Amino acid sequence: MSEETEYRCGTIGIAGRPNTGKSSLLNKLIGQKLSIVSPKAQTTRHLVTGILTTADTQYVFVDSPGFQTLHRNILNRALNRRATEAAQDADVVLWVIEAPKLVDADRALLARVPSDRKVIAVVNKIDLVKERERLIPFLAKVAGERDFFALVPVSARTGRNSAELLKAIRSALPVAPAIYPVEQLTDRDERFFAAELIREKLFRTLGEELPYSSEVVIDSFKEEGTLRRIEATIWVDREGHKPIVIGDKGSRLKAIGTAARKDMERLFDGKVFLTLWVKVKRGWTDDERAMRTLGYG
Ligand SMILES: Nc1nc2c(ncn2[C@@H]2O[C@H](COP(=O)(O)OP(=O)(O)OP(=O)(O)O)[C@@H](O)[C@H]2O)c(=O)[nH]1
Ligand SMILES: [Mg+2]
Repeated sequence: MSEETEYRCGTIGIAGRPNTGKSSLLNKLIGQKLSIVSPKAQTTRHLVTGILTTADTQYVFVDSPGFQTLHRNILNRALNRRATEAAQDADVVLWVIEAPKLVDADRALLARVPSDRKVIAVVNKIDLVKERERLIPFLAKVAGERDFFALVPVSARTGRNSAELLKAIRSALPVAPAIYPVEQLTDRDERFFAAELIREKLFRTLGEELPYSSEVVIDSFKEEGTLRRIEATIWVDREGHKPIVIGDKGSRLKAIGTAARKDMERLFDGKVFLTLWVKVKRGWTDDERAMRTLGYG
């Protein structure tokens, strides 16, 4: 068998500053909305595996929280650890930046990638760069940051250059048989995605600060035939946040629940009955014990 047709498989860590479009890119590459997306920084809080299996390659992507150098509470530190982990443990690293910006946090994360690791610089959001002549010098500057395996400008929104990126990733992956069954899309369970989809709606619905101090916990997840009966709690940091999440006569909570349920029904391919509660756990983002209870080790 020639090198061209040999089967390849490996892990690909998707890492970068918050909001550069890592989760959007994962969803575009695997062709399924798996990882949650919002315009707010640090939307992703967990490592999310998305698997794409083709005739000659199995791509095992790991999306990670945005790496940031600004806020330093315990939650931020936990998220930075996860971001770094994704960049250190993979066969190939996608270092995702946002055209035409290159800032300290981009470089700080890149510096944490071991020097023997294959890194592909992914310059995302090129759809927002109207004058092409601005993009070329920017790409040249990016190329000087490290000895990259490849540099690929893309748009996770339009899908521009997705095929080129997959091709570059394939050539960086080791020759190996597939690890996961062909039909497997992720290693996370439905309970995980149920919580994530509720959190996405919180991030999309609430104002600037609130989403960061909220977390979602699934209290009960029961399957009755094709129906899933799910009960979840939205934990907020302060008593005063509760009425904001609930909204006038419960309107906001209802909107969050409806939007999350629709996404769940699409992803799980079945009916969902969702009950949401809002409760207060004071100061959890800076309390190690509360963080552990909510799944941050
Ligand atoms: N115009 C444009 N917007 C994009 C593109 N990719 C992502 N976005 C938007 O950028 C915002 C952030 O996208 P995410 O995919 O959540 O970014 P992320 O890097 O996963 O963010 P964190 O999880 O917070 O680190 C969202 O509003 C996306 O719709 C792109 O290629 N073009
Ligand atoms: Mg994300």
